[in-house]
Amino acid sequence: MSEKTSILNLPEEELVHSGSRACSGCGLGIIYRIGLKALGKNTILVVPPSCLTVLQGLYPIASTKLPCLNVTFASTGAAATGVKAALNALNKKGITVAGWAGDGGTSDIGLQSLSGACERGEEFIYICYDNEAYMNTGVQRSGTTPQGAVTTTTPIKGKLQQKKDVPAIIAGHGINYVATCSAAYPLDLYDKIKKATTIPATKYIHAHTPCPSGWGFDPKYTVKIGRLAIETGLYVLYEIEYSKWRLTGPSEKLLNKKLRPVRDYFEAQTRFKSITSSLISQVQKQVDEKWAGFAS
Ligand SMILES: Cc1ncc(C[n+]2csc(CCOP(=O)(O)OP(=O)(O)O)c2C)c(N)n1
Ligand code: SF4
Ligand SMILES: [Mg+2]
Repeated sequence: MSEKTSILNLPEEELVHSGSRACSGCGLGIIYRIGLKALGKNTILVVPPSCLTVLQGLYPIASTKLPCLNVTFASTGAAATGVKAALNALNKKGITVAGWAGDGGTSDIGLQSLSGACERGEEFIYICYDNEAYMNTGVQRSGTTPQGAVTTTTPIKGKLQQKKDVPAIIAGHGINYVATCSAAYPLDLYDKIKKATTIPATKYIHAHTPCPSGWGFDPKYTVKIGRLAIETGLYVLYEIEYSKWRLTGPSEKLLNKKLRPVRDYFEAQTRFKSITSSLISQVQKQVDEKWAGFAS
């Protein structure tokens, strides 16, 4: 994409009504508003159980202006496939189908239907918002919960295992477009979703969405926490377009620069209250090695 979107040329039309049931400071709320602008009004959403179903609410008081199919937890990839097939059968052209699911609904329980759709190359965009736990049901650990994070199912030492790298798993299917984004950089997210609408077959967007309620920080710091994840190099913004990988936006600007210590990110959230110094050093080493690989 040649021209980057700025706040001045973002479409003015809102596809989300004012007011929603999300917690204040919800990172998902940011990407939902901006993401729908990128998808456009000729879009059908497919959404499994999650904080998004709560944020959207139910007809006739739903917060979204777009048609939305609420589906079972495991079936987003299959249901989006079916919606597109039905549109094709009716010869309805120019309608974008977008699956939009949480990290639990993507990295764990919905992975099989998403994997099948990617392998078949189904025509839809899949957006995973990653708040790094099953938030809607009270903060249970998911495959993408980071190591060391306390959740209601990892209450003492925090999660023992590393975060599952879902974009890499999806990229392994060889689909035409995979991108990572953050609620802290909504214009970068806008441009990536917009680009995805122009690319055929299955597209996957993975968005990091800070969650004040589940992560333990003041709701006014959502963007700050999201930026810290990028500035420490823990979360990397990139895109893989037709198999070509490249760092993007704020992460690209960090190349060959000194990253902030990961400790700053951990200390800003109560979910990491049990993290040990040795785990922090281990994570710092992993981040340094990863970024050394980007620079070479
Ligand atoms: C088969 C099935 N199991 C469990 C649930 C209960 N449930 C509803 S939302 C949810 C959490 C979803 O987590 P995630 O996908 O990460 O989205 P988030 O709530 O974090 O936004 C769970 C476990 C369900 N609706 N269906
Ligand atoms: S629990 Fe987290 S993700 Fe869910 S609505 Fe609240 S802030 Fe948003
Ligand atoms: Mg979640």
